[in-house]
Amino acid sequence: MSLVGLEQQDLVATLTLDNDAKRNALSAALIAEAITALQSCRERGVRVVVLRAHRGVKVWSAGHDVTELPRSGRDPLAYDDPLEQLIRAVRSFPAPVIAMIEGTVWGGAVELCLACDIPIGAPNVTFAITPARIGVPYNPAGLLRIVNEVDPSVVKEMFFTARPLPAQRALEVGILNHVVPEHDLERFTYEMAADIASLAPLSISVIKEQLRLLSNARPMAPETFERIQGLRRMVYDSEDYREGVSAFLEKRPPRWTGR
Ligand code: YXS
Repeated sequence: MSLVGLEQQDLVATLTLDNDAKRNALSAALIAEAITALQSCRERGVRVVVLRAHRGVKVWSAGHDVTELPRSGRDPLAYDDPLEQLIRAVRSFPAPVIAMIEGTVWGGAVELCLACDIPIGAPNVTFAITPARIGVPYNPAGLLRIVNEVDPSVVKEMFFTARPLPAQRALEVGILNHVVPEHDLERFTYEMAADIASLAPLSISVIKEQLRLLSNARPMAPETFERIQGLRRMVYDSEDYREGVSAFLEKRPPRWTGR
């Protein structure tokens, strides 16, 4: 059964997250299909990709597949984690990726939407960044990417409360470019896609890559990097991390100890 649909109309491709039974959780299998689909789009010279879920979904994506998070003692968001690979694949794809979003977005799926070049949402969209629900240590690349896009005080509120941020607020703080009524979302999105596809592809592709490189341009002293890694190890080696994942899998509220 495929977990990601791929269609193409002229120079515009559509990748559809297609595992509603698991709320489009970003499992290694789903991510592998998404990366393969992006590679196929690259080979076919696609000029815009629309990343979407099925029309009318309640949950666009429930984020990292919790059943695939390492149980403890291992970095859950290491460089080669499938979700990190997908985020890099979207950010380095040589054409704009539009996220067309309906329903709720959770955890790492929020970062996936931010990795897309132009996030467009319906009014029922919410974004919840949830490592604190699971006891997960976030990774520095992810934190930098998010704080590059969203005001740091809003980023802190999202991480510290794990509360879903509604669409209008997401628009105000720069997570969404547009909020469009559900009935008009597809027309609006594909009209923008067609406009982009009619422009100079090399110019757009190079500008996208320049912006990606410039956004990463942050020197970091090795000591700073070591400190950050040590902080993350403290969390992913913690009892709370083990408890957070177990509680999710056992469908019960977690009991935090702070150790
Ligand atoms: O019991 P079955 O087999 O039907 O499966 C259930 C859920 O277990 C499954 N599912 C997931 N499986 C793996 N990973 C997930 N993230 C995940 N979310 C859901 O999908 C089936 C239906 O779920 P159910 O019954 O809860 O659906 P619902 O409609 O009542 O509720 C939808 C949600 C999204 C509100 C609920 O599923 C939920 O709260 N999911 C977890 C959202 C979340 O906390 N995601 C963060 C994952 S950790 C992550 O992304 C990063 C590491 S971080 O946290 O650092 O950002």
